[in-house]
Amino acid sequence: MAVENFDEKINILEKKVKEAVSRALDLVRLDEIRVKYLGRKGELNDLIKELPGIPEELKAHNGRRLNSVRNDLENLINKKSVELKDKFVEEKLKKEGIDVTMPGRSVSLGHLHPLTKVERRIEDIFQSMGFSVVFGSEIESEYYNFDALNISKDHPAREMQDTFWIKNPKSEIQNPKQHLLLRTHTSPMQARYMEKNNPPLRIIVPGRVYRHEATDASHEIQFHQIEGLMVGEDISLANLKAIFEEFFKRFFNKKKVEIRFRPGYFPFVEPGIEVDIKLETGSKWLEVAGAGMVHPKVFKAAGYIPGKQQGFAFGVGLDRLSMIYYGISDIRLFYSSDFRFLKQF
Ligand code: FA5
Repeated sequence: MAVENFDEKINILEKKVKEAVSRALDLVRLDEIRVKYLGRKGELNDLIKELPGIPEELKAHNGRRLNSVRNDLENLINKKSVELKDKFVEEKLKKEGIDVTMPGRSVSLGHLHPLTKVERRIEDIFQSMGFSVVFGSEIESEYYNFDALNISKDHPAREMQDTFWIKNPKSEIQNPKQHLLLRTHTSPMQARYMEKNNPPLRIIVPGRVYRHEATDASHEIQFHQIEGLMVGEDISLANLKAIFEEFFKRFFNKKKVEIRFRPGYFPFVEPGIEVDIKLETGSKWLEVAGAGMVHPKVFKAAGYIPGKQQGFAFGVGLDRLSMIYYGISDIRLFYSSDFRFLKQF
């Protein structure tokens, strides 16, 4: 083999690699070049294999040349690899770059449900009049929901409140203290609270209640009540009227709210009344609560000494009051989870 030929072969290889490297646009292509020319089975190794065939006196010179060309080309490829990596990062940053001068996106915050807002307003007003806020359990026993409130098993008043009963899987024996239900009103807390606390007392009990009845624009199967109870030596319906007048005035932000008591029937009060309000002269009366003087049998069931105290109790429908307050025509909207409705509050 002519010596010039071998020298020339090295030159051509060197030139080819340099050109290929300069044209490589990404790291994948660069690696292909490395494998093709400098890899174990690459073209440079092919030339090394040819070394034994050239004249003895030139072997050393060409051997050194091959080594130095390999080193140069490896350095060249490494340098190019760093360049390509830098370019890749730069382009990625350009694409995903953050413009710190752009205005931020506004975060939309949630807010309280309208019924919660109304409940808190009511709690605030009653608390400012010296009432404590207490809570009861939504799962209640037959005893506290009915018996302790003078509604015995075959009392027709039980049918006034269609009940969701909870089956007791352990026993068929229906002990009223163990027989569970979803409370049909907040009144059971009257009995529970008086069992543990002596008069004088004034409490309100806000909470969710359940009735197994058909729904319509003013009836839900799950709704809210606020129970009120005030007991002392000489608490009368006049006190209830004064408290309601003050409460409704503040609740509706009015100078005056007219209040009307009509006879009503609830087994746990005597006398029992229905409470109506009128917000403007000339407007119609709105029914807002059931109420009355606590029945002696309710005091007795709570363990109070007969004749030692008297007091009033009331039950306000929170949903109905919220409907009046916000001018909402259908109670079911409160429970629809419809954002178009909820966003208005
Ligand atoms: C009672 O539940 C009595 N516990 C109230 C009471 C308490 C009377 C203390 C005397 C002393 P009533 O069933 O009328 O009463 O319900 C009270 C209020 O709850 C009603 O005035 C009404 O505003 C509301 N209400 C009743 N049923 C529904 C229903 N299905 N959906 C929405 N609100 C209702």
